[in-house]
This record gives sequence, C-alpha cells and structure tokens, in this order.
Amino acid sequence: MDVLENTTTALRQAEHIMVFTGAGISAESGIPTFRDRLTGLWARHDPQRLETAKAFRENPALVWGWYLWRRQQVLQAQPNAAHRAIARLADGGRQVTVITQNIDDLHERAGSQDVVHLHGSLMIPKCFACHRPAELSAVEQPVPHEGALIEPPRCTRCNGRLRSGVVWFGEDLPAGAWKTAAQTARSCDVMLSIGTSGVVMPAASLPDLALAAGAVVIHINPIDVCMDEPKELMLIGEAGQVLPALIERGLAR
Ligand code: BV8
Ligand code: ZN
Repeated sequence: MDVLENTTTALRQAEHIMVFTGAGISAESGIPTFRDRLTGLWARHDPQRLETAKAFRENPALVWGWYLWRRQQVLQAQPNAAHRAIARLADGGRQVTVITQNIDDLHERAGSQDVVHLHGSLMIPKCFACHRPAELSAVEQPVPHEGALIEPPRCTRCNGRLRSGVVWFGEDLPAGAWKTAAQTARSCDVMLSIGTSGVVMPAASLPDLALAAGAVVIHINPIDVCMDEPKELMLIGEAGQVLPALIERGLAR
C-alpha cells in the first residue's frame, strides 16, 4: 500500500490521535520558523542572546522588545488551513490531543480545545522575580520594529521586571505540560508530527516515545525528517496543503 493509503487507514482506525506541532505549522500564517535558512529567526538572531534567562538579565529591554515584536506578529496573523484542519479532526468523535512547541495562539484561534503548550505562550507574561502572571493587555506597548529596545513593565506585586511567558533554553518545561505530552505519546494510536525539525529536547523525543509504545507516527514536512522506523510515515509537503485532504480522508470512516 502507498503512504497515502497507509496514513488514511491509520487515521480512520485511530481512537486517540496526538497532534504534535512545531513552528512549521505556523509558517503559512506568516510566522517565521527558527531554522529555515533564509527566513528563520535564527538566521538573524543568536537564540542564546535572546532566548535565555541570562540574556534577559543582561539586556531586559532587548529581550522584552523582541518578544513584544513576536507577539505583534502573531496578533497580525491568522490561523491557516492546517490549524483549521486539526480543529476539525476532533469532530470525528475521536480523542484528539494537541501538544505544541509553538508559543502562538493559532491552534486556539482555529478552534482547537485544551492545547498543551510545551514551551509556554507569548500571550501570558509573568514577573521575572516572583513568577506572578501579568495581564499583557495592561502593558500594551507599540513595537516600532524588530530589535526595538523596550523597557519591560514592572510587577504590581513585587516591582520585579515582567518577562515573556515562554520557556527559555536552560529552563524546565512546565511540569504538567511535559507529563501530559509524554503520557499522550505513550497512549495514542497515531501521532501527527507536523512542521518540526526535531532538534529541541525534550520535546523532540516525543515521536520516539510514541513509536516505542507502538503508535504510528505520521510526519508532515516539506523536508524528509523520517527516521525510517517500521511504523513511521512521511508525507512530504506543506502542512496547509497536505493536512486538509488527509483529515478529510481520515475522518471518513
Ligand atoms: C530543558 C520558546 C531541562 C522560546 C523554545 C544546555 C543547558 C540547558 C539545556 C540544554 C543544554 N544543551 C541542550 C539543552 C537542552 C535544550 C535544547 O534542546 N537545546 C537544543 C538547541 C540542542 N533544551 C532546553 O533547554 C529545554 N529545557 O532541557 O530543561 C534542563 C534544565 C536546565 C538545565 C538542563 C536541562 C527548553 C527548550 C525550550 C526552548 N524554547 N521556544 C521562543 O520561542 O523564543 S524552543 C523553540 O525552538 C520552539 O519552541 C521549538 O521547540 C524549537 C524550534 O523547533 P521547531 O518548532 O521544529 O522549528 P524549526 O524552525 O526548527 O523547524 C521548522 C520545521 O518546519 C522545519 O523542519 C521545516 O522544514 C518545517 N516547515 C517549514 N515550513 C513548513 C514546515 N512544515 C510544514 N509546513 C510548512 N509550511
Ligand atoms: Zn513580582
């Protein structure tokens, strides 16, 4: 049987589907990924200078400004056909768990429920000192351009600086999020692994956990990221092009 038939059969027979996404699923919404050579964020920035607590300590205005700029991009973006197809997947009466590495809210805006954010969210800043969540709406600041230096607002409880609510390199993942993700990987029948280069750990170990537990893992990516394990399938293409047709076929039982 060919890959399309295998993926359709796996989806039709699945009772519990894990959807695991990376930056690639938001690429067609205009949100830059990290590693894509020309357009990726890391082609222009060193993540160690912007995505660590040390970077924030050394230059809070640069890091705060950078996350405000990225949040502004997300607010100006729309969910794409891939996000919408995933939201429709739950209509088929199956259990669908969305676990994302992304810090945008495009899955939620497309209608997916209970999305698990392994690496936090751009939408909920918190205090760097006491970790109290803050209302970003209370600190709206216009971001003139990428790289703008913007002094972070202060925590109303302890006067510490506010920081982005994302997980930086060297920081632990939210305990509940990682526990849910690992449990889901071990119990799902099918994992759709969409738009991820599989580099950042421990998130990148989730497809291996699923394969080790006997699930079928279907990768969707313009680049072949398959490790050629027996129950791995590779659909080469952009998520916005591939997913809608795959979900329609998979939903029809
Ligand atoms: C941790 C939020 C325990 C922030 C992110 C030394 C010290 C400490 C830790 C480490 C260390 N060395 C290594 C580590 C572990 C480290 C790590 O993995 N580093 C890597 C660089 C090797 N991990 C951590 O630090 C994690 N914490 O380990 O805690 C600990 C604690 C203390 C001490 C030791 C250990 C925390 C990692 C979380 C980092 N935060 N995001 C922000 O966004 O600014 S990571 C960020 O990068 C994303 O969330 C995502 O996870 C990752 C990027 O990966 P992708 O999403 O896959 O995106 P990428 O651009 O790479 O790929 C896009 C893909 O899409 C490509 O394949 C492309 O082909 C494809 N694509 C493009 N277009 C489309 C498409 N696909 C489909 N359709 C399209 N249209
Ligand atoms: Zn505080």
